[in-house]
Amino acid sequence: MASSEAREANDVEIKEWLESLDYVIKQGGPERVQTLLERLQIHARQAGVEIPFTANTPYINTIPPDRQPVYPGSRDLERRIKSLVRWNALAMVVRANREESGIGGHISTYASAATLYEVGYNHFFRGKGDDHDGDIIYFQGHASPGVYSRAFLEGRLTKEHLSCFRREIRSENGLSSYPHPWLMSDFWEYPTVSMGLGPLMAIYQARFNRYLEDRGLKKHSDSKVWAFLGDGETDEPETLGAITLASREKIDNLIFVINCNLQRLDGPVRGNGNIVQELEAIFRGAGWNVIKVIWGSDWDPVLAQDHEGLLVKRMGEIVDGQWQKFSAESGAYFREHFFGVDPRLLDMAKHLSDDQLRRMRLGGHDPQKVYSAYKAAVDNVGSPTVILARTIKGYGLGESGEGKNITHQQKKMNEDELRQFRARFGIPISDEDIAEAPFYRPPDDSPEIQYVRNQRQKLRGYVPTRVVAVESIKAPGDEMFEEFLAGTDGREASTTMVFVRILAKLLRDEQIGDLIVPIVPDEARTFGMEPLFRQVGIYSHVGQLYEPVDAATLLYYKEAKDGQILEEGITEAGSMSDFIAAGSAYATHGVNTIPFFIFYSMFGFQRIGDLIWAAGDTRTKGFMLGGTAGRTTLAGEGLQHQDGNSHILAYPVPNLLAYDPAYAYEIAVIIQDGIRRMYEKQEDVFYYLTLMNENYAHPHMPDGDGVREGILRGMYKLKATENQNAKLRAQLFGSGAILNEVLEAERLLREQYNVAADVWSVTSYKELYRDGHEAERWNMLHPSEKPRTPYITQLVAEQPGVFVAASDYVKALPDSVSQWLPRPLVSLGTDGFGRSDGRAALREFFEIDRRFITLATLVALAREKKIKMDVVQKAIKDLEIDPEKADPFTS
Ligand SMILES: Cc1ncc(C[n+]2csc(CCOP(=O)(O)OP(=O)(O)O)c2C)c(N)n1
Ligand SMILES: [Mg+2]
Repeated sequence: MASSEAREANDVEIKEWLESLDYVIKQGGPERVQTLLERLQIHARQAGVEIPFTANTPYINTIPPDRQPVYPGSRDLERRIKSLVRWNALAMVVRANREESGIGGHISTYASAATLYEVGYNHFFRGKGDDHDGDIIYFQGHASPGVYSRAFLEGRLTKEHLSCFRREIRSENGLSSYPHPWLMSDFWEYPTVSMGLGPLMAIYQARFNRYLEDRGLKKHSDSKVWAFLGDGETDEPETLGAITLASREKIDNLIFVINCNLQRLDGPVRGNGNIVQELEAIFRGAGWNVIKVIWGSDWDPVLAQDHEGLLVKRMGEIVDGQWQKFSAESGAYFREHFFGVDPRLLDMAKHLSDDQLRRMRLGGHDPQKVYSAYKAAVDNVGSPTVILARTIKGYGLGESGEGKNITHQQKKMNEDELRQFRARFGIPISDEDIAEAPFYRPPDDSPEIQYVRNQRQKLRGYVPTRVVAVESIKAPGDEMFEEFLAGTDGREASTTMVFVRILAKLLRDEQIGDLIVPIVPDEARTFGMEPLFRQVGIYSHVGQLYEPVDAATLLYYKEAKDGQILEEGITEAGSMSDFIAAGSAYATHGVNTIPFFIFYSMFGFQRIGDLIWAAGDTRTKGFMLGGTAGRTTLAGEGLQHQDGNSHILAYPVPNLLAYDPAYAYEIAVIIQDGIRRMYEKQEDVFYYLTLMNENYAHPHMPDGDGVREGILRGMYKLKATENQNAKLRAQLFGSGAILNEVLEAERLLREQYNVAADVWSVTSYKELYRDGHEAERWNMLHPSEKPRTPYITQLVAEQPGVFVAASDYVKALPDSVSQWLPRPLVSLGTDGFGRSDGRAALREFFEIDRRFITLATLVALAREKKIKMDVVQKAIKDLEIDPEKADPFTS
């Protein structure tokens, strides 16, 4: 057969099959078709036909035109409102950059997303009220100008605010670049701009809402979590990394809206592929409800002619780089290169002019299509929903940026470009004024503003709005912590064990027990927390559907719908997102949940530092516990596990207090005061404590006024020498498990070298550092007033002898406070990569054991000419120290 004959026969065959299918649709409906197709598939497979796997549906809208609900609002008014929001958002960025070139801001992100947000504002996003939860909305960070512009129309922000976009320092009306609750604490609720974190946090937030309901800490509500993100943003591993949690747990209160403008910063997201289809397959594979919003209503009649599926097939062949080209090209170009490949396709478009073709709207710019998708998402039961909306980046910027590769960073527009934009969106600004790019808001009694207000009233208030309406709670009293202040009576325990005991006790507390949220990423047994599995249960929305393998044991693995522990599996990022949701529930839900997130300390700050930063921005409260910390205290685990870093990485987080406690009573004092500060006084701070796994006896808390205060402020004198008048004196600082080495060094120095040393427990270098700089700063700015003295100086200014510090962290930690000591400080620490070996070997390797602390003290005394260098030389020999040993920093 000639090939054209073959094609014809083929076509006839396809036509017959399609006609039969149409008949079944008509007679039996969609369910009948599903059954038939399933049977056909099985039959084909049995006959040996291999059917390639695809998780994709055709490249058309998920919701066909005949299943679209009626649009409930005024399309005309909404279009006018949206145009005004577009204009003011653009003007805000353009004006900011005129005043100060390089100040930045984004025009094209919001320009592409305007319809996605406006349909939400007019019909979906619910505000918070006294007796109902609002929706939780993660706005895409770079779309912030649109969010401000919307608030301006709503009358919540003024022209003055808009003129101060990105001018937070020079004006009290300044608007922050992106969503930052730290900076605009009555406006922004959830920080999003570090891409990937917003979607991740949204998943855990939606899940945490369920947790609160299942545990009876908040009323059931139908509130939704909306997360708006960019298609480029889906390349971040965090964006997609937790999507199976959402489907596995049937979190149907979650809606992702991915703005598929096919572009990221530098160029196309998938120039040679198709991001909508790629994401569809990923999300469908993960069990999400996927709604594609690709084509606008203009395409409906064209697609209606596509009886043979030619157009749909052609749509599916085009790669995104080419779609982007089409969006930036003329209608004639589109006709030639898209429809031109087949006369039958050309025929479908023949009634459309080039101009009409160029303007064929995409789904994400069509309110009807977006509304239909949102409605379906909100009504969907049993799975999370993702909406993949196709748009054009820089929509409306015309020649100056629409769909261009440079569009992401466009911040300036000349008069001509502003004029075109004005014309396209019908903004009532005169020719004389246009060059100024003035902000425009119709009067309060205009139909636009009335509409905006009415719609928001129906939806119960404005979003975003951050309100904190929570009662403060009383921190547990001293009785709760007494046993920890009393010490262990010679019994050995690790600080990790001590912490777990405190946690278990807090969980039993009548007042606050229910509010505690223990969070652990598959490490509970490492920390000895498994008794808690049984005590309070592991949270699971579905309870426990199986008989646990250890059901017969006392401490069996108990999952329960009202379980309290969030056992997240191996995801520090996910657990940190829980921490943020639980630690900000006081604002989100008016519930004072107190998260305790315990993790392998090395996989905390350096792995999820950006989430910790976001937690600070969110004004999150709670305790982070870095378990089995210390570069030499965690024996055996080697380079990747041994943490000598986290305390220095905790320095930059401004509202984080970081402690490296050594004893049970220190931990008790810190936790008690932490609860008091965060939940009684409602301070926006959070805590980091490192915990070690070395067992030793814990003493009774020393008497004395300054001890409690010292623990909290960073240091206190643990042991004063009995020989105050000795000739050779030293001040030794120790932290965490290394405090014991310091105490041993004190003994060696006393017994063998006649050096009388005082020993200090340094619980927080960070607090000492913060306090020292606070005093310095005040003194710098108030030169003629009585200078303030840093706390550490107050403690040690009059103390005699040399200063030596040792910790299980890098030397930069003690070095950071050395300037406030009366004499130089010798710092010992664990700079360098870890090793797998025992504690003693590691402490020798990193030069922080009792012998090195002794040696460092002697060297310092020799430098001060208090002893001769030969004493030091002899000590090196007596202490069996190899002077030629490898430098741990570089080996
Ligand atoms: C973690 C992170 N990396 C890089 C950036 C810088 N950045 C800001 S926007 C952007 C491109 C965004 O593209 P897309 O997600 O597609 O959003 P669109 O603006 O196209 O809606 C980049 C790389 C960032 N904000 N966060
Ligand atoms: Mg994009």
